[in-house]
Amino acid sequence: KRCSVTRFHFLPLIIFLVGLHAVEGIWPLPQTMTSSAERYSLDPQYFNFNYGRDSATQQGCSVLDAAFKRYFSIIFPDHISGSVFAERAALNAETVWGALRGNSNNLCSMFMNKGITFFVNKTEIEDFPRFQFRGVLLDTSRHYLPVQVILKTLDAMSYSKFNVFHWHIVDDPSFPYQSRTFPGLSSKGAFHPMTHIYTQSDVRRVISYARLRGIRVLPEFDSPGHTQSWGKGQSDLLTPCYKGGIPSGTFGPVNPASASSYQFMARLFKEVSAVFPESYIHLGGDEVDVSCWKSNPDVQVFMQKMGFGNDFAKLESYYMENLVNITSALNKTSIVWQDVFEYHERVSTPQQMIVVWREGCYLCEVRRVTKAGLKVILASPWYLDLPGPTHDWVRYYTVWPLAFKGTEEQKKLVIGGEVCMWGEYVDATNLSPRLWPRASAAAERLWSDEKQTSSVARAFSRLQDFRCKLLRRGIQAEPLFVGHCRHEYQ
Ligand code: CP6
Repeated sequence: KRCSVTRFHFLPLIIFLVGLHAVEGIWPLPQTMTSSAERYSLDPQYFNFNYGRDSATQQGCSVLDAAFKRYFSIIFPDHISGSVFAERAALNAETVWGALRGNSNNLCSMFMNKGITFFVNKTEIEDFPRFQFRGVLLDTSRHYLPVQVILKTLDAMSYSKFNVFHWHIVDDPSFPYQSRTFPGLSSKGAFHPMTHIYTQSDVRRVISYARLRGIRVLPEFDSPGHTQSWGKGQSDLLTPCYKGGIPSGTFGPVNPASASSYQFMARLFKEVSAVFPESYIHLGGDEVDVSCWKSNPDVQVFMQKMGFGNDFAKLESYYMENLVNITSALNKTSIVWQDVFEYHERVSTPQQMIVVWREGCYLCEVRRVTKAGLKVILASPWYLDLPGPTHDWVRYYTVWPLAFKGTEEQKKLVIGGEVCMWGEYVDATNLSPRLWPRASAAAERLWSDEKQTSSVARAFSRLQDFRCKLLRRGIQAEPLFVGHCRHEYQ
């Protein structure tokens, strides 16, 4: 309400900020920034956020009203809101999302607490993101993450200007999403049917919390592989595996030979499409083990009927194509893991996006996918789930997503990247320090100008400062190296 732009989109946003600044822990680095020696002191009593008189966005814009409250208490942790705004800081943005992004870091970097006085330098910033998709994947199937933990992560994401929460919500070990249409999926497939689930209201809460922070929630319902937990609440969905001509009692991927599988998927995705407002949907499609399909006589008959011969990649393609059709009929654009591109270069819709996740020569894959005219999200260099020495932030920082041979058109198809926090070794106890500030290294790569941010040495102290800022904002971020934070914390 009362926001000049309410449409939430992936396009770059431009922020002009004329304001006050102290060069401290500003991360990710803005596109242009000039500071002058002119100094101001600020009194929180007289500080206030106001809408510009000529702005199309005015008080009543729920996204920014809420952001002003949050950022006031971040800038002045110990003060209640002031009432008069006397100085001349201004933030101009084309959209409310741009204004949010400008608040999230730039504006709040300007303030330096020396006892009770806040000093700032006069600064001009012009800012916009290098890539439009800057994601964090959380995996809530290998371990359940309480809603509070997800919300806290969304806060931390906004501080690094991430704008997509890729919710890898279900997988083999558990199915925590409580479906209206198929309640058995979570009552049988979750680790616990009451405590380890995401109810409809939990999901709504996550989506609206994310939205207020300029973050889109991209749900992934990965299939046909990675679906063991689905089988517990939905019999006849998975493929029965055979051994020596009889069913072995184990199950494989979703049964692609059965019409009922697609009927089920159509109903599930109809619900999911309504629950998640995001116009994209992630269909998975990775790591399909075809050995069970091979063993199953019904699948064998289906292969012959369809003329697939012995080519199980054709069967995978057939399955994924059906899912893409189901979801595009629901007005969603699909995103899939790179496997789908590999076994199926001809993808049904040209808008489709491919996530490159395999290690090795990932830029070779980026080159191939963009050559086929498809959009790419890069994940390979940004696996944060495995513990490493903290200074491996350098590894996440020194990634050059466009360093492949290709045309300008190809480069434009790289729409961004995502940090993956797979859940095998991660739960609420260690998520935060494992993510932060290492994910912030990737965030700067995705937001800032590459030439200005190519030096690790120059980034180091700024990232150290930023990590202190995260601590002050209540995010448990691990240290980069020897040192201390000026502001004490518990
Ligand atoms: N889970 C799912 C995973 C992985 C994938 N999909 C994965 C595999 C290997 C590595 C990292 C992640 N844990 N569903 C692949 C996209 Cl190295």
